[in-house]
Amino acid sequence: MSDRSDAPTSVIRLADYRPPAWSVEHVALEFDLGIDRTEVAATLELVRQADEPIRLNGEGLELLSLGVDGRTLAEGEYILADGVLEIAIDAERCTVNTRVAVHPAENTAFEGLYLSGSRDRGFLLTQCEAEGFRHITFFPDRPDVLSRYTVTLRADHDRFPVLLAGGNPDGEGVLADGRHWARFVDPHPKPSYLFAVVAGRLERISHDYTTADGRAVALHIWAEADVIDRCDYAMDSLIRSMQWDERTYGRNYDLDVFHVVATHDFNMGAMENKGLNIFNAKYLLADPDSSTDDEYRHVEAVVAHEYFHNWSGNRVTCRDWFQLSLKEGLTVFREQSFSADMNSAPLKRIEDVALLRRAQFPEDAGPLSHPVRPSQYSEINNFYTATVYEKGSELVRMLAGHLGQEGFRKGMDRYFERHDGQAATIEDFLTALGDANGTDLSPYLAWYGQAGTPRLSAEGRFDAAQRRYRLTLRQRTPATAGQTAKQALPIPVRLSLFDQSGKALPLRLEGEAAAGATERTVVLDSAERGFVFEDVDASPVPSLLRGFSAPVILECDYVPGELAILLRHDPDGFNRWEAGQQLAGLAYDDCRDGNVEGSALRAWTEALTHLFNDKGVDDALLAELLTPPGEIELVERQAERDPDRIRIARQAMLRKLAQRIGAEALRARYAGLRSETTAALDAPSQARRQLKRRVLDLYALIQPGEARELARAQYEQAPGMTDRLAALTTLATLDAHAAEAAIAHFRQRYDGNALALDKWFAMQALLPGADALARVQALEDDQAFMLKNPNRVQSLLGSFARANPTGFHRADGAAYRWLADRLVAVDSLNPQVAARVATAFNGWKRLEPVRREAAHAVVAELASRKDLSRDLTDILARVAL
Ligand code: 0A1
Ligand code: ZN
Repeated sequence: MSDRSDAPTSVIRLADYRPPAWSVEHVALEFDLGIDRTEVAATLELVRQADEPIRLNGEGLELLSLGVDGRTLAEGEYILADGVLEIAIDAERCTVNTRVAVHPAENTAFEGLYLSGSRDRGFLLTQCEAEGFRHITFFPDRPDVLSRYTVTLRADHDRFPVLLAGGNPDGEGVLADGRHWARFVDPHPKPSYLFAVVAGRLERISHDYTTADGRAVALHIWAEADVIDRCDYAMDSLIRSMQWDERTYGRNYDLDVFHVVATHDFNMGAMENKGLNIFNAKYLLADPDSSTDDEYRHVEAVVAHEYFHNWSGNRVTCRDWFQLSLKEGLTVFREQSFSADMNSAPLKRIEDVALLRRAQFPEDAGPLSHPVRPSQYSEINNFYTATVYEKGSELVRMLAGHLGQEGFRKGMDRYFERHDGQAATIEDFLTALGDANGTDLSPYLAWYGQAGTPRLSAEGRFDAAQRRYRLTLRQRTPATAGQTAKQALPIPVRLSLFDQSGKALPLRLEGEAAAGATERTVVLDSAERGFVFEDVDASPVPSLLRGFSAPVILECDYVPGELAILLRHDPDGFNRWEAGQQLAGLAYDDCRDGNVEGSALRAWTEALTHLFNDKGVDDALLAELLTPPGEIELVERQAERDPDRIRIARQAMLRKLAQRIGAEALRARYAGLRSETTAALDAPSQARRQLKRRVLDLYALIQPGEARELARAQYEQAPGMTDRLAALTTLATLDAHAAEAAIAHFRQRYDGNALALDKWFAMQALLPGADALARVQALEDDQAFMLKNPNRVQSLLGSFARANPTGFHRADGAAYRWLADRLVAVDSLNPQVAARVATAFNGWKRLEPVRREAAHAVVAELASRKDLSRDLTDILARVAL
């Protein structure tokens, strides 16, 4: 939101929630669309719910007229202050008419109605979540006011040939002066944040879909003419998502049309507006020449995510924004399950857990830490976080695990039936799931209210005489920002025990009659508890938290040899990788401490070499196993953080690994993978590309000269973007100067392809080392760089500040000062984007003293400014604490 923060920021509290004083049964909106000026006439049918005046939110609106029940109100008959229009009235029901003007082309914050692209060729669109609707018209802009919408659009036909709004089409026609109109009626009551319109010159691809319950639905994906041929994969993903939700949750689509629109100007990933999803082009367009394999998977996942919101979010929405994870955590969980079904389940789990650790754990360990259900906020836009989304999904996963597949489905059916058409709470969700299964899930509510990543420690004791193994589990959650007292949470721990030969043991807990399966789940629901396993002949190796059964940090004193056993033998692909990650962490400690002969380093390199030479290991899993935790995750392993030292130690361990595997084996493996290169998208081809990249990067650590030649050839002959970008990155990481020609070639080849150029900017912004700042500064002068495009800002500034630790955390603080300057500039255009980039300062307090001082000076200076947006001010105030 674009308010400057000179007014004291107000805090919204969950505890203050009150139901709306007036509901809105029906809204009729009429838009006279224009790029510089759009007029919006609204007719609201209001019904009293409490003894209070009508209060409508409105920001940046030019009020042209206001009437109640047909009578125009004079000044003095209403109050308009601080973004609220207040009308005192006696009646039980009334009709409020407003007419306002807004200015789309001036809207650089991309909240409300705005212009995407250029004045002469771009199109108009809206973004209303969370509080954008109030930038379009006066309305009780809160998610618990559900209304039926009728929307009429009028515009010049040549400039805006396509007119779209959510709901079913309800007529269209021509008007005088080359104008035309179209009307849409949405029969499903919805909150204002799900409202959307789009108008402009767009092309479409279409598909006729029939739902499982027999509804004919026209699916349309819309994009500008130059990219419409890159929408087929999104359509394919949409169809698969619809079928999956029918199959898996019995959920059908519920309108006659479903529109999806791509824009290059969007603050977030995509938006689930009812019947009219709007996507950042980054998550909708895909073609082999400009998209990587990862991007294909992201398109599939985000298309599914937005589609799944139609039930988890739209049909059942949130009572208030504190409940955001009710729709987001649940929808991420549904999206992750879909992707797991479409691709490889263990690899998907690895990807999701890696993301959680990279994005959510650091968030939860620093000043921006907040519960999955926050108890207060000053700017809701800053709560679309990894905690609400990714940790929220982990909480749903725990509930699903607790209930089992069938029980969870029964619970979801109950939730959707009971709350269809309502604005619900997280309590409602847990109650519905519990009721359907005759169980009480309320202990899990504590997870939603408590911030911080719990530490789970495990200690095993083998008693040879008794043939028993006692596993003691303890939990502790460190204090987080504003929340010091922590309680014990129910932590489901899925586990197996392996003998030294790597065989899983049948498990019998003390007091049980017979041994059961080799895997089971125990729940630690207090600070400490012991679990005694019987009939154990020799000291076993525990495989804990299988499948990452709870979002915690496991502390277990494994000796390297035990992890090596799991890494080689655990049949659970995820836990195998996890054992590798734990072992890599210990190997890293060896390197960091200069212990080049350390036993963990040896165990890690040996085990991986063994797996590398084992032809039975799947290419994609091997690629993941060969990737130790990243520099961002590894910061946790030292008290005072020096990103340069972290990188040096990590590179050293990778070099050791490359040496252990051997140049000859790496070269041969690369050549083998290379000979099978295609641009095909099937899973084995993708896996080969991924492994090839890992192998070449390892090879580059010991044979840089030869690796450079291989990378150059790969760049030149690459059949698709995955191989091309990987080769370019390898080349540039080896020697940015020597890679200049290839970098320039890429720039030229993709001139005009925004998404490919974003990758070009990001690739360079991520090159490690102190030179990165100068490189980024030079890139700001590139013709294609624009501060007003969120994707471009994220690709250059965001990548550099948030994902290039050695570049951003230069010891002299120059990058901090530079970023502060740019944040002020971005903030004046787009506060949401500025706030997101500013989270790069999270964690500055744990830097080593020189960097800490430099960061402190910059953060304190920024935080003291009075001319920044509420979004940016909120982040800075919390980060500075
Ligand atoms: N609900 C969307 C995310 C989203 C949130 C806010 C936005 O504008 C400020 C836009 C999109 C999702 O989860 O996909
Ligand atoms: Zn979502």
